[in-house]
Amino acid sequence: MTLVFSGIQPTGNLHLGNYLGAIRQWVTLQQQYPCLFCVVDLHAITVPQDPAALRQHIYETAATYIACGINPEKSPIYAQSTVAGHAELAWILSCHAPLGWLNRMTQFKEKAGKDKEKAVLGLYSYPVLMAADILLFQATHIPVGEDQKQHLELARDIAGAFNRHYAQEFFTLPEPLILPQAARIMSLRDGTKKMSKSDPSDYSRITLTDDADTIRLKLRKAKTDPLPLPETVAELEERLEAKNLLTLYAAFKEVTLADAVTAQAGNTFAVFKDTLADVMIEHLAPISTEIKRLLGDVAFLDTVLQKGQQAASARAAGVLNGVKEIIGLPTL
Ligand code: AQP
Repeated sequence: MTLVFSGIQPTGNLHLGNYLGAIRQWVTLQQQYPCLFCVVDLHAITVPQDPAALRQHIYETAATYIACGINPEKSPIYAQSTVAGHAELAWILSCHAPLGWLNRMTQFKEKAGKDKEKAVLGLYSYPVLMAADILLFQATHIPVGEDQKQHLELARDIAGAFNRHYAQEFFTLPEPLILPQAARIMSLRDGTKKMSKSDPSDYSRITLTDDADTIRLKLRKAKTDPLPLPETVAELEERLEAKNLLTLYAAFKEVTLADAVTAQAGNTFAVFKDTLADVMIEHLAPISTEIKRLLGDVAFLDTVLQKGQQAASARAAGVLNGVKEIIGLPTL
């Protein structure tokens, strides 16, 4: 049975990258497939988190999914830590994942920084938990951006290794769902870095709860170059910040990058940034209002997360029991 699974870490306010690169795509996907959307809080703690902030970010992430258009009645939303099967299956899979495979993961190398000896084990084994997230539900389709492709490949490899070891076609190999319209959004301060919740500069990102004045201010301060906007897409390869702002314009207007370039060719950045702010504010204002309204109704969010937990647990139980039976562990 087809199932789409995806999630976002509750590591801060969700931003334009999370929206355009993930959640907006999910809203379309839920019309076509059964979906399960997770707030991946166990992944979040692979880097230090403040407990009160983490608790709040879990609610904010769930509220953002709903405010952007995920319907929790149709597509369950839940917190990863409330379904114990994620951690349990991660342990079992870690006993089937050769270290050599994990050593190749580039995200660990980037996130661990220079002093790898001090990096925690969870950061290293993060891709095994991600494999467990997917395989726990026999999810068939995983929306992935460029940065997660390698981890999905590992999930497929681990599933294959398990199947071969026990000579059974138990795990379905998940397929990447490459989303052609999913834009990669870069930092507003540096066109070579992706927009990220953990970037120390608030001015590097626009979050989905930023008000109109803040959006305008952040766009005005966004790094650009002294030239007018280009006439052709080819020129953007040398002008990454211009490319990023035009990518945002194209994403919100739902036109191609080429059409965005044509529409803005020859404009100054000052004029373009004002237009972009108008387009963005019009689109984001209802989302931001809805996030704030939902955060004022914690009882509702608790109910959504609880129902999501029940739906996810029910689906996970069968898979986990199947795994245990194959391995020779007692089942419940
Ligand atoms: N800049 C981006 N452009 C396009 N898509 C993005 N995503 C994140 N940033 C961008 C997509 O959002 C989903 C989940 O993200 P995540 O929060 O679980 O992990 P992340 O990719 O590590 O996001 P951040 O904001 O950079 O978080 P931190 O700072 O905590 O590491 C994924 O589908 C991702 O592609």
